[in-house]
Amino acid sequence: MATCGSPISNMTDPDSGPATVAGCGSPNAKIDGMPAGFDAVLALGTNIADRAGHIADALRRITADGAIRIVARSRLYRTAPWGVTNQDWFLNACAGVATRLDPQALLRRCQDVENDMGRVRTQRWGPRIIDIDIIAIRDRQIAEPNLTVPHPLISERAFVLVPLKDIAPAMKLGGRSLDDMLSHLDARDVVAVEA
Ligand code: A4P
Ligand code: MG
Repeated sequence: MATCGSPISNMTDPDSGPATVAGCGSPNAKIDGMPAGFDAVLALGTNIADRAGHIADALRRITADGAIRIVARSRLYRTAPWGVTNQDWFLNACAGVATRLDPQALLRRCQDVENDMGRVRTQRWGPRIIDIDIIAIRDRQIAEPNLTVPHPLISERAFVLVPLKDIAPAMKLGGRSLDDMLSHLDARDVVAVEA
C-alpha cells in the first residue's frame, strides 16, 4: 500500500488504486490558491518516442475547438518513471486552463485527445504516448466513479508537483503547500529541460 511521501522509486504497486492513498490529500482535500484565470490544471506525461512533440500536439488538440484555452504552461521536465519503474523516462508538464466545460466534459475531452493520439491502454501506469490527468478544477471536490478531483496522487508525485510550482506556486492541497508536499519526496529525478 502506498503511504504519504513515498519516494519515487518505492511506489511500485500499480494495483493499489487511489483509494489506498485517500488520506494523502484526496478525495477529501481541498485546493486553495489556484491562480486567477485558471478553471483547471491538467498534468501531461509521455514516455514514448518524440515526447516534446507529443506534449505540444496534445496541447494543440486540447484547444482545437476553442472550448479550452491554455492560460499557462510549465516548463517541460524529464522525470524518472514512477510506479512502474522498469520503463523509459517521461517528459512531464502541467497546464493551467480556462474553460466553461463541466468536469465530465473536460475529462472526455482529455480522453478523446489521448485516444486520437493513438494511446493504447495495456498496463496501468505503463508506457504511454500521452496521458492527460485532471489535477484540479477550481476548488471542486469530485468523487465520481470515473473522476476523482483533486487528483488523488498529487502529494505522491514530484513529477506533478515540480511543474505545478511553475504555474501555480501558491496552490495548496488540504492546507499543504507544494513545497511541503515536495519536502517528503525525492525530486532529484525531475529535471527541467528548458529554461
Ligand atoms: N480518472 C479518475 N480521476 C481522474 C482524473 N482526475 N484525471 C480515471 C484523469 N483521469 C481520472 O486513467 C484511468 C482512469 O482514471 C480513467 O478511466 C479515468 O476515468 P488512464 O489514463 O486510462 O490510465 P492510467 O493513466 O494508466 O492510470 P492512471 O491511474 O491515470 O495513471 P497515472 O496516475 O496517470 O500514472 N512516472 C512519471 N515520471 N511520469 C508520469 O507521467 N505516469 C504514470 C501513470 C505512471 N508513472 C509516471 C507517470
Ligand atoms: Mg491518466
